Amino acid sequence: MTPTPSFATSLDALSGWRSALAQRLEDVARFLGEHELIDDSASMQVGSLRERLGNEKLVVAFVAEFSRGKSELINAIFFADTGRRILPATPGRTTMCPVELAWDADEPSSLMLLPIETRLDGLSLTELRPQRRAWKIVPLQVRDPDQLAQSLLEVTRTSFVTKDQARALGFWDDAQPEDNPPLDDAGRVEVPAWRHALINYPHPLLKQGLVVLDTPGLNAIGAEPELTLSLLPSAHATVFILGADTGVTKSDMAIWRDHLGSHAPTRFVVLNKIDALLDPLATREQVQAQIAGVRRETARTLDIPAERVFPLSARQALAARVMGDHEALRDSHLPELESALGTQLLPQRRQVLEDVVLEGAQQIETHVSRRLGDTRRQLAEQMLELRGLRGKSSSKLRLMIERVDAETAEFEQCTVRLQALRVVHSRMLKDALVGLSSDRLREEVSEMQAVMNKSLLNLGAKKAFIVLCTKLRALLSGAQHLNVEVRDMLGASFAKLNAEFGFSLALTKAPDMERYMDELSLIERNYVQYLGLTQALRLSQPKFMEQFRRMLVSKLRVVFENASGDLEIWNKSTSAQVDSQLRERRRNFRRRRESLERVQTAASELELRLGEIETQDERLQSLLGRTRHLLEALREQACAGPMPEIALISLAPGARDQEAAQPLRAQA
Ligand SMILES: Nc1nc2c(ncn2[C@@H]2O[C@H](COP(=O)(O)OP(=O)(O)OP(=O)(O)O)[C@@H](O)[C@H]2O)c(=O)[nH]1
Ligand SMILES: [Mg+2]
Repeated sequence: MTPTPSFATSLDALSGWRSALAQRLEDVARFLGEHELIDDSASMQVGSLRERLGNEKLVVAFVAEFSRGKSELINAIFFADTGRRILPATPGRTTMCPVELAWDADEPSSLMLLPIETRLDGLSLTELRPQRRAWKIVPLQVRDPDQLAQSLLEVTRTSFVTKDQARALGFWDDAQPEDNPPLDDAGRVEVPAWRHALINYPHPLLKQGLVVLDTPGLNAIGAEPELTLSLLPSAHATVFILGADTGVTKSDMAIWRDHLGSHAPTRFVVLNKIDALLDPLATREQVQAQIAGVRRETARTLDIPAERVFPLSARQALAARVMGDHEALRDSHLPELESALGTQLLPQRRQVLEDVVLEGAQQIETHVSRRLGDTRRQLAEQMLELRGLRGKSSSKLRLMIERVDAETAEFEQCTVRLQALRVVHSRMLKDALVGLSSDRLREEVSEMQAVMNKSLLNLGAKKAFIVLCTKLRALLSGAQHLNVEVRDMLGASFAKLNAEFGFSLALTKAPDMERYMDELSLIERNYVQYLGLTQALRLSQPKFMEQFRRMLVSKLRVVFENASGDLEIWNKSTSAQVDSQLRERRRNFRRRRESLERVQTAASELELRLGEIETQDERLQSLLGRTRHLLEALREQACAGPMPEIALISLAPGARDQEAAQPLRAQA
């Protein structure tokens, strides 16, 4: 057995905490469901919270020029327990396509390979993911490490094509001859056989939602726009790897600048292969000083603090873990990187989830207390009315029934008003949503494409794209503006309905489109950067342009769909509130009338009915108390976080980033 790596321990803690949270949420949901305390829109909210907790992923991407040791590092961190090297790691170009490691329990263990020719169809990776027929699927024997390693050799496969084919596939560029791949004797070009590989593997960390992305070197990264535009920017952390023996080379710098720009997610820099600096003629101290020197120099070149640079030896770490040699593992310095990954990444994820859960709990509580509060208020009114009947004659009761009938009739007049409100509301909502429709989005993107097609230079493409983003931002802000009008209209109508018909309608916080504008800005930044790269010249090829457009549309569609989904849910839940109060009020009138009729037939019924109402009220009170109690348990769990394990790591000897661990311990 190898000692448990600290990254694993903290990820374990995070996922344990997540499932504890999911359990608490389940308790809440079951209770609310059993006692019919939530309506459809609120239960949709609970559902999306549940999904969020269940499917939360943590994506870590390993990025570097070829042969820096990405695959070896992944082997050392994740696969040492198999007792061998699992991902192929050899001198020279090895991994030829991006490789994604994850676990989906609904699928068998397998290696899925997307043929490189799919690039010619212009379909984006996102579109191809669910199309199983597009992929070659190789079942994996996870219990047999040798067979497993043998199967994974596929990711190194290449094939030879003509220069024209290579050009069409995006691997040949006459303008950048130095970047072109080698030719064989027959003048053919060597290109990767696969465009993307997905490994579905039941590793304990992957089971907990970790997704690892191994990438090929510089030119291959540039050849797949989706990697630059989508996969890398959406990773939660990137590990950038350099060779301690080579330092920062020109092509390392190009990757750093183009793909890991300053806005990239949490970045870790690894100075790999420190074992290569060992020198039989130098003392241990001299070698240490040399490593420290390269580390400082690297930090200076990349303009980051030296603490963010981790000198280590992936090869030594893998060997040490396979042999169970603790001392050698320590000497490899891999544990420092793992510890930093654990102490810096997981608290961020934890914070995001905590916020989501706390906000969700608040919404549920508001919803339930309002619902129960309304019913209790009506019960109290009924109670008051019934108490007033004590000792009243039967003719007086008759009068009261008539009064209830009159009140009911008066109340029913609200239906005309509600009908009008519904018409106005749905028209306004439609107006607010029209700017966010997928048709509108496609129109705008096509317009941009038309402009791009006309301009051959990147400059024009970039400009057209920026114009598009400005227009889209205006659409979001237009929707925001219209929704504020909807809110004001509803606010005014609710106030009137409350005053005239005894409703207790209240507006909840309307969704803010600001969030989506931020998401749009992030996409804009990534794409603008991409359009500035030399690789973007490939856009002059129609297939690439098509792929670029599709990718962009699918990214933007997510933003627009979420934005309009948010608006719709809010508006729906607002209308649902009106409907449920209307139902409740009607039921209340019916109950009042029934009680009066019962009391009229037998005086003893009065006390009985009063008793019933009291019991009913007590029951509601207890339901509210129990809901609050369950929500409190959810909140406590959220605020407690995956504490003990993470705190342990930060205290462990060698834990590098004490600072990052501080806020965690403070919360303990
Ligand atoms: N001496 C030494 N060699 C290493 C170390 N890590 C990796 N290597 C070797 O460097 C070579 C390249 O390693 P890979 O893991 O294949 O590198 P990569 O970054 O995945 O390269 P590509 O897949 O081509 O992009 C292999 O021969 C490894 O055995 C290390 O820490 N020390
Ligand atoms: Mg590799």
